[in-house]
Amino acid sequence: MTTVLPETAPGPEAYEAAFDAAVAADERIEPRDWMPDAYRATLVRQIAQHAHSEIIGMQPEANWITRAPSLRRKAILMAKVQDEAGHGLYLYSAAETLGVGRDELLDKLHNGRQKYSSIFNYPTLTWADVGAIGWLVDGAAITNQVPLCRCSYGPYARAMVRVCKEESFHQRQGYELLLELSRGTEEQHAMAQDAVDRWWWPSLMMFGPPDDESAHSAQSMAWKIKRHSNDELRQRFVDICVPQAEALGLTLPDPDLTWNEETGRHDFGAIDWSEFKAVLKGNGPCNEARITQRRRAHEEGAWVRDAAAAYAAKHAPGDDRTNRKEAASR
Ligand code: BYC
Repeated sequence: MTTVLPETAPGPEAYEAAFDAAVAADERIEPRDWMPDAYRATLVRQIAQHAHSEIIGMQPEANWITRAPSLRRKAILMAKVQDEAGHGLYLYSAAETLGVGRDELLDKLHNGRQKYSSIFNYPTLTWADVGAIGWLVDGAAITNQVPLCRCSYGPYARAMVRVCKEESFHQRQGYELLLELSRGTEEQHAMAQDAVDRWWWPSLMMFGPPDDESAHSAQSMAWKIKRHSNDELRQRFVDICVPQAEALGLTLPDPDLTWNEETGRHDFGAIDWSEFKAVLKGNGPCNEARITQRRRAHEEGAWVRDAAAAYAAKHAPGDDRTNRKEAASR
C-alpha cells in the first residue's frame, strides 16, 4: 500500500519557519512544539546546570543550620535551604519536558559531565557567610534570573517566576542579617566585612565568562533563551550593590570601583578569570567535598526513591489491589 501525503503536508522548513516566527513574535515555545535539536540541547544544558546549582547550593548554607545563633535565624535558614531544594525540583521537571530523565541528569552531575555554578565551590567559614550568600549570591541569582522569566521556552520561564519571588526573599534575609552584624559589635562588623571580602569576586563570576569568551551567549540570545549578555548583567549587579553596600556600612573589596559620569555606571576592577577557570576544572576550594557529599546523599536516599516507586506502582491505574479497594469503597 502506498501512502499518499497531502500536498500541503508541511516539510521541515515549514516547522523551522514557524519556530523562528514564534521566537521573533515573543511567543512561548511549549514542550510539544517543534524545536531545533540545538535549541533543545542548549535548554537541557542550561536548565540542568541550573537545577544542579540549586541542589548543590543547599550544602554551604545547610552547614550553618545547627549553628545558627537563634531559633529565629535557624527557622529562616531551614526554610531557605528547603526553598532551594524546591527550585531544583521545578527545574528538573522543566528539563524533563524536553525529553530527558532526571536519573540521567543526576548521573551526569555525579560523574562530572554536567556543571553546577562555580559559586558553590567556596566554603562558608563563619555565620556572616550566610548573610553574604543571601545578599550577594541570591542577589546575583535574581539579577540573572528575572530576565529568564521571559525566556522563550515556556516551562523554564514559568518556573523562574516563582524561583525569583523566593530568591527575592532570600536576598532580603541575607541583607538584614548582614545589617545586624554590621551594626553590632566591632567583631561582628569585622566578620560581616570579611564575608563580603570573600564572596564579592566569586559572585561577579557567577554571571559567566566575559562576553567575548562566552561560547553560547550569541545563539542563546538569538533564541531569546538569554535576554542579556553575561557582562550586561554583571554590570547591572555591580550598580545595584554599590549603594546597598554603603547602606550596610560595608566596603566592596575593589579599589578600582568608581562612578563613571559618562557611562552613568560604575567602573570596576579586573576579575581574576584564572580563578574561575580553575574552579570550573574542579580545582576550587570545595569542589571535591561538594560532589562527594552529593553522591553520598543520592546513595543514602536510594531507599526513599525505591519506596516511592513501589508505592506508585502499587497505586497505578489497572493495579488489581487498587481496583479492588476502589470497588469496595464505591
Ligand atoms: N559556573 O557560554 P557561557 C542560585 C560555563 S543557582 C559554572 O557564557 P551560558 C542559587 C557554561 O556552562 C545559580 N559554569 O554559557 C542556588 C559554559 O560551559 P558548558 C545558577 C559556568 O550558558 C542556591 C561555559 O562556562 N544559575 O542562584 O550562555 C542558593 C561558557 O559560558 C558559569 C543559573 O544556572 C558559572 N558561574 O551562560 C542560592 C542561571 N558560567 O555548559 C542561589 C541559568 C558559565 O558549555 N544559567 N559557565 O560546558 C545561565 O543564565 C547561564 O547558563 C550562565 C552561563 C549565565 C550561567
